Amino acid sequence: MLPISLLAGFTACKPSKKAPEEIPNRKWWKEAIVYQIYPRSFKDTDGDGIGDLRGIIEKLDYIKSLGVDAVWLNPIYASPNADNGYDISDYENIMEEFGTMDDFDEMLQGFHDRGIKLVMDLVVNHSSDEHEWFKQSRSSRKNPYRHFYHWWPAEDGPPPFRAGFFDPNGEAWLYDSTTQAYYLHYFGRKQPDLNWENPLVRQEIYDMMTRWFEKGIDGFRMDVIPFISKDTTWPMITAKELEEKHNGDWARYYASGPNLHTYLHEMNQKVLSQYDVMALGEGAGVTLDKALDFVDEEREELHLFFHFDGQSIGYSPEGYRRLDPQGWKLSDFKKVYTRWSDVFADKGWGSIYLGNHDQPRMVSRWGNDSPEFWAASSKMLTTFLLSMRGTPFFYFGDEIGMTNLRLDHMKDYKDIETLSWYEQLLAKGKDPAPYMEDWKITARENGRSPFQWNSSQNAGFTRGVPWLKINDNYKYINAESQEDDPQSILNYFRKMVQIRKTSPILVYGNYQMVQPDHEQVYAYTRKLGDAQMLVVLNFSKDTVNFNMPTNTFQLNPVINNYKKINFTGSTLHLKPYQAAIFASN
Ligand code: ISL
Repeated sequence: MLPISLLAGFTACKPSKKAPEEIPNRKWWKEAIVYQIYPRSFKDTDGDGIGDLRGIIEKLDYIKSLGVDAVWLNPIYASPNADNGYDISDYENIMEEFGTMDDFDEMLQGFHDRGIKLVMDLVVNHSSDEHEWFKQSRSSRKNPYRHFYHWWPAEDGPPPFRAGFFDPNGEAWLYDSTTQAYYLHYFGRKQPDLNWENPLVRQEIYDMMTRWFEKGIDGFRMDVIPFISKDTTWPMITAKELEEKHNGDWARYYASGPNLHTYLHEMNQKVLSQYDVMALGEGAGVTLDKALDFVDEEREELHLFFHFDGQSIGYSPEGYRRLDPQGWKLSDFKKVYTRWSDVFADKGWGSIYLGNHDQPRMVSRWGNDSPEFWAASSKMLTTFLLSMRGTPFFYFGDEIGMTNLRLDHMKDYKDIETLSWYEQLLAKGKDPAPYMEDWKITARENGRSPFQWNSSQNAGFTRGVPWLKINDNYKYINAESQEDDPQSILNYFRKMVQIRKTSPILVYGNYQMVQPDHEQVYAYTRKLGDAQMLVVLNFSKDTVNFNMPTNTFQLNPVINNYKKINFTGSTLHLKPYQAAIFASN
C-alpha cells in the first residue's frame, strides 16, 4: 500500500509538481498489488506431488521479497478435486492434500507477520456433490436440505435446456435415480448449483463467511458470483432468444438472474460491511454496461471486479478456446482495457490481470516466449499490469516469466474443462485434433504447471511425482537463476512493484490512452493533480518509432526494460517489446 508520507512525495522519481494533498476514497484493496497463488502447484513439502500449505509457509520470505501487499489463494477447502478445489465438500476444513487447519493458522499468521493480507476463494454458486448438504438433499424429496439445490421432478417431463460448461454432453441438468429427479449443475456433474433462492442457503453461506473473517482473512474472490440467482420459473430459452438477448452466450444469461443484486446487497449488509476486507467478484458473463451494478459504492454490494473481455480477444466465436486464425489485434486489446478502465473512472473500482489459473501464461499468450523476446516481453507485460488503473492481480510464476506447458497428448491433460470439451467434440462427431493444437496455447493446464524454483529435479517443486507435468524449460527458467541477476524478470518485477507502491499516480491517477491507432504501441498517461506519467509499451517484435506527445516529460525514464533508451529529438525508437515510463517535468 502507499505509505502516507509518500502521498505528498508523490512518485519514486523526482517529484515534478505537487499532487493533491487528499486523495478521496482511499482503500487498501485499491492500493494493493495482489499475488495469486495456485496452491496445488506452488510448493510440495510431503512428497505427494501436490503443493501444500507448508510449502507456502516455507516460501513466505520469497513472497515477501516480491513486495506484494496481498495474496489471493485458490480454494484450499476440503474437496474431491473434480475441479481442483472448485468443488467444495466442506467450507470450513482444509483439503487433505494441502494440510490441516493448524497449517492454515500458521500460514495466515506468517502472512500477517510480514504485512501481507490473505484473500481466499469463495465458491458458493455450487458445492461438491460430496458436501453433506447435497448428500442429504439427494437422499429424499422430503429431506430438510432438499431445497438447498435445484431439482426438477422427472414426472414433470424433461427440464428446459441449460448449458453445462464442464458436462461431457454440454448439459446442466442431470437425472438422479435416487429421487427420480434432475439436479442443476452449470459446471461439472460433481458441482451441483446451490439454491440461493432459499434464504436458509444464504444464511449458511453468510455465517461461513463471517467465521472466516473472524479467523482473520482479509477478503474473498467470489467465484462466478454473477451466476448465483436463477429464474426458477425455468423458462425455455430458445436459441433465438439466447442470441438476441445474450449474444448466444449462456454465461451472460446465467449472469442475469432476477435476484442477483438483492443477494449481493444482502451479503454486503450482513457480512462484508462489518469488516475492512476485499470483496472481488469474478465477473463471468458480465458485460461492460452491467459492471457498475456490482461495484458502485452507493449500491453497497462488492468492491471490485474481474472482467473477461480481455481474455477472449483473439478467440474464435466457436468457443472451446479455439484461436481465431487471424490472431489478435493490439487495437482490440487497447480498446478493451481502455473501456474497462474508463467505466470505473468515477465510481466503483476495477482490477487488471493477464494470467490466472484459468488462462494461459501471459508471456506466451500476449508477449513472445521465444528465447529472443521472452525476457523483454515478460517485463513489458509486467509494466502494463503495474501501471494501469485498477488493482493488479499478478499470477504466480509470471514474475519469473514461466511459459505455456504446450501438452501434446490428451493423456497429459488433467483439467475437467479440457477433458469435458474433448468428450463433447467426440460426441458431436468432430475431429478434436485441430482443437488440441489450439489447446497447446489456450488450455487451462498451461497456467497450472508447478512453479519452477530451481534447476534441480522437478524444478525443486516436489521430491515426488508432480501432479501435472513440469515445463521442460525449468532448467533455465527458474527463480533461483534470476534471484541475483539485476537484469532478471524477477528483479524487474520487484522494481516495478516498488515504483507502483511509491507512486499514487499509478494507483489513483486518471488514465488516458494516447495514439490509439498505433498498431504496435500501447501508450497512455496517468494524471494526478498537475503531475503526469507516460507509459509506452511496444507490443511488437519490431523496432518502432513513437512520437512523444509533447515535451512535458523528462526523457530519462522512471523505468525501462532495456539498458538504454533511444531518442532522436522527440521521436522515441522503441526496441522490440520495449517498455518505459516517463514522469512529467
Ligand atoms: O475462464 C473461463 C471462461 O472462459 C472458464 O474456464 C471458467 O470456468 C470460468 O471463468 C469460471 O471460472 C471459475 O469457476 C469455475 C472454475 O473451474 C474456475 O477455475 C474458476 O476460476 C467453476 O468453479
